[in-house]
Amino acid sequence: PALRDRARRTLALSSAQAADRLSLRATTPSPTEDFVPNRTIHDALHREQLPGRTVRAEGAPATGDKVVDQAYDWLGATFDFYEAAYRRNSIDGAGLRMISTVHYGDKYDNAFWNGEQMVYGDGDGVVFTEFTGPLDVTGHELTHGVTQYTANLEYYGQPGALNESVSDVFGSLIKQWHLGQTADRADWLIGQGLLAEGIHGIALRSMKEPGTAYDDPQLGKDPQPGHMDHYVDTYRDNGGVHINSGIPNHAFYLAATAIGGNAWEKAGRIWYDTLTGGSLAADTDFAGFAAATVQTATRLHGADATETEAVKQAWTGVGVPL
Ligand code: ASN
Ligand code: ZN
Repeated sequence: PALRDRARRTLALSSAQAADRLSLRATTPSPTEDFVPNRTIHDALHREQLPGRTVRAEGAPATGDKVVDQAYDWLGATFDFYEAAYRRNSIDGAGLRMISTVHYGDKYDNAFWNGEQMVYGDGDGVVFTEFTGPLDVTGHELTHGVTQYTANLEYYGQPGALNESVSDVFGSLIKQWHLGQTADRADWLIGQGLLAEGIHGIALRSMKEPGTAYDDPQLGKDPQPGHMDHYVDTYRDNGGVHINSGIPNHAFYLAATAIGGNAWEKAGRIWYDTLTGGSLAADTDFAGFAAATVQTATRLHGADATETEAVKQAWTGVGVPL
């Protein structure tokens, strides 16, 4: 009977897992139930065809390709972060499969979310190293998915810069959570370790001091402003989405460090609820987003709370009017 019992339990477990894989599980499990990720890593074999050959499915052992295994682990860390910090079940909040392709293209110098999956280049080794390296890069790209399923901020101008900033905010928070760092201990860098040897810089972006991440003959100078006085009006980069994101990035840094403690708990919760709460239009601008974060802080902590005051001060500090 013991054996039969065990067999039955095993069967029950595997059918539950099978249901997960087919996404048949209820999308609103009980508050105590653990969410489980469903990751698949593909290899593009240096071509630009997606998704490429499947090289590691959920639960499969490490492959020995450090890029494949890093992508798998960072997807797991990002999944765990969203569950632990905000009780979110994957990218769409309903257990969406997490799909990534590595070794995309030839010396491809970027990583991206294409609306359905993540894609990583290996970098050219001259300017950039492998994009699977830094955890916050995976967190950034995957958060584009979270934004797509929630506020769906359009990828142009100020809403586009907010879209970019939200990806940096949660990319940084995932790293801080993984390292167990409080706001005052965090480096607030995005893509630290991504610049190849010899490039004069420390990261892709700095939320603490936008505009100071790199200054290099090959890469140019970090173009990010940290204040509305230096807002960049441009048609390039979808209207400067990776440039002007420095402004809301720095606002988040100011709020999180003023509040103190673990940034994902209070400041992160305010930003997360604002992003996912359903009150943001797709064309929300900086002022609209700022007002929405103040509203969220007020709802969570009260109008006169230090947290709400910190959020107001943060936006004022970067020149966004409230
Ligand atoms: N890594 C960039 C990003 O996520 C890629 C892009 O601009 N499409 O924003
Ligand atoms: Zn991005």
